[in-house]
Amino acid sequence: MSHLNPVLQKDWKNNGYLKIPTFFSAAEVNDLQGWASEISGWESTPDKWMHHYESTPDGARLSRSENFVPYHTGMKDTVTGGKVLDVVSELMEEPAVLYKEKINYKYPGGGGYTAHQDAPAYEFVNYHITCLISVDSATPESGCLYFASGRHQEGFIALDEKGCVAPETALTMEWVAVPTDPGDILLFGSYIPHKSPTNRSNQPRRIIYLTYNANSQGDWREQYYADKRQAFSQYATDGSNRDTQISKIAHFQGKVINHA
Ligand SMILES: O=C(O)CCC(=O)C(=O)O
Repeated sequence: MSHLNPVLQKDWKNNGYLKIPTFFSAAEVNDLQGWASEISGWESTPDKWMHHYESTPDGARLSRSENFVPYHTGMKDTVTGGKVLDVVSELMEEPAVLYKEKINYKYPGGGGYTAHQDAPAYEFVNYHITCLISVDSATPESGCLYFASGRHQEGFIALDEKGCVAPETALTMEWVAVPTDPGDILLFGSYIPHKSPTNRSNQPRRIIYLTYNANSQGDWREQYYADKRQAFSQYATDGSNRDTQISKIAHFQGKVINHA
């Protein structure tokens, strides 16, 4: 069964992103919300999932968890098969495989993300598609995503020393806010510039991000996390200040206090 029609296909080609409202039912949203809460409660471990914490006006809060799929059956079934894999494979025009996964929590006061493309942070393969699942509602106030619509076919755009779109170029772009409700999905390729503001609401804005590459390019997930772990252990001691990041690019604007 196709999840796309000609209008959605056209949106994808023209804009570089695509929102599909109510992709998940109310019961599925309930599961996803419960799973995000469960994962956020997992104790830190040196070699399994990864948690990143930031300082907010309410104290230390999780900003991100990643590498949780191998340790959570419900998530694993939802993201490595079924309709998510189907719709991503349809857009990829060939079978897709999971490259990485994360939850960005963005609790009240949680930091936003400066304008960037994902491709500079996603090594080993040169094209990815991310499926964002809105766990909570995301609005301009709570920190939804903004896209530079149609700017996905220009390769890297004005990459600066942080691996982001240079601020003076970002200022010239037209940004479209894309709010989402729980159960909506938002698909976007790794070259579309995007950004998001701080959460100025009093509710969390949890979003699950599932990133895929074409299966024909290989399964890089384990390598991605091994490399990230190695890079972050180096940042912790090399005096580069890069342990204030939560990615290999310096797009996160919150105040990182801990990786665990
Ligand atoms: O969750 C957000 O607000 C944006 C996240 C993002 O763009 C990223 O993690 O690369």
